[in-house]
Amino acid sequence: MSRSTRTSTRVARLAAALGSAAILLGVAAPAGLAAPRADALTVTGVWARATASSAKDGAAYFTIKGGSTADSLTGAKVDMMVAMSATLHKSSMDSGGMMSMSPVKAVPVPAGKTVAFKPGGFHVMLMGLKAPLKVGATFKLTLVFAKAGAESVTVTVRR
Ligand SMILES: [Cu+2]
Repeated sequence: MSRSTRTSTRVARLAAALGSAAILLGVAAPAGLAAPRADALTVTGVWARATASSAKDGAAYFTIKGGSTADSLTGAKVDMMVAMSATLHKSSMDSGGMMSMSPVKAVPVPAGKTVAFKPGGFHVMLMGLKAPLKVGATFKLTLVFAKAGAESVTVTVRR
């Protein structure tokens, strides 16, 4: 009990620190200015489903809006304080109506198109959670794109 409590406190502090950094970055690059990356892809609505205390894995979801050139999401990274690994997965239903999921190497993000990571489809699988994902908590996730490089996003845990 005490060990997992300490761990989640550290995760919360880390997430708080990372969240502040993200806000500062957002203020530094207001929309509407002629920034060099004005037509870069964007990632919004990042969330993860809250997990039961016994759960070993979680999943994160978000929406990617393609930039002016085609790109692809090739991987994800999460802090070891949150989970052991973050991998791209796709859920699908087989002909018998059974849901299953499998790893995917890359997810194409066509120019100007929206790609949704959502329950029942693409998601970032968080394997080996260090502590349950609790509603309202936040943590940082890094999405790695073939062209845009690493994009840091803040995940909010929801029900
Ligand atoms: Cu999965």
